[in-house]
Amino acid sequence: MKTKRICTMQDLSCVGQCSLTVALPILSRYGIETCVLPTAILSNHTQFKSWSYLDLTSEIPNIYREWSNSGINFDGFVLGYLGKKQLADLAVELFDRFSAPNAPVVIDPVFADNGVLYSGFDLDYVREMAKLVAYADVIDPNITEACFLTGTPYQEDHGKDFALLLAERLSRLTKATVVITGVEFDGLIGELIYRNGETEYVMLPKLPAAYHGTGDIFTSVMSAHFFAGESLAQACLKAGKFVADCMRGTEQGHFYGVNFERLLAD
Ligand code: PXL
Repeated sequence: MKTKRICTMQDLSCVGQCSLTVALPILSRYGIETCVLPTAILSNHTQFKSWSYLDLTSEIPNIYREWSNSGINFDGFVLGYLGKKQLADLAVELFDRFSAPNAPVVIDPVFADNGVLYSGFDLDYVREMAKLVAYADVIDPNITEACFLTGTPYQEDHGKDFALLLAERLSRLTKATVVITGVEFDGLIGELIYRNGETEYVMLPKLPAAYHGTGDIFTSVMSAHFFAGESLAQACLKAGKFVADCMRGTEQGHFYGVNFERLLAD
């Protein structure tokens, strides 16, 4: 079987176990040839008190020029934290110029959690992400991101009714299958998968802890199974279980990401 070549576009946070330092090992572990388009280099992710930020936006046209000269294309794309709103147009150019036939696009529009935008983002950025999701085959925002993308006031209740409302509103922005993460009811946490009015929930017991970077792990594992041709429900279940196992294997108070490396061999 031909190895799939996937391009993942997101930042490189040198420390903090998120974005490329998570996507690269996980996608590779699934036997995917994983190519990267780094949008920025940060000393560490933005949940730390401070960070350095080298914006790589201006380098991307040079990368595209060389990829084009070499006739490179990709069998799929996984997008996460981009960082600057100008990168949305460059993402569209990436899909236009470097897609193999029928290459799926997975977009995790990483910019917010727990009701608030991550540091450095504003509503202009949200508007660009709301336009960008139109190019996706699968999007997997968390509840907060779904609220911002659809202009829906955030609420603490993350139950079925609210998730469904958000999914219906998101489907006005995109033809993608909508996977809303962080849906919660009956002591469970998981995803609502929504497509053409049909709903499916993939739920697991909620663990009494929260760690940074688990969304990026989820997206990587889900994408790997999705690219392998599995249903999104299967892909979400495997990704959810993997994240839960990582959380169980990470000491409390380890605030900057879970210990996923230990589990990669399995
Ligand atoms: O895990 C999401 C993420 C990715 N990259 C950077 C971040 C964050 C979340 O804060 O700051 C740089």
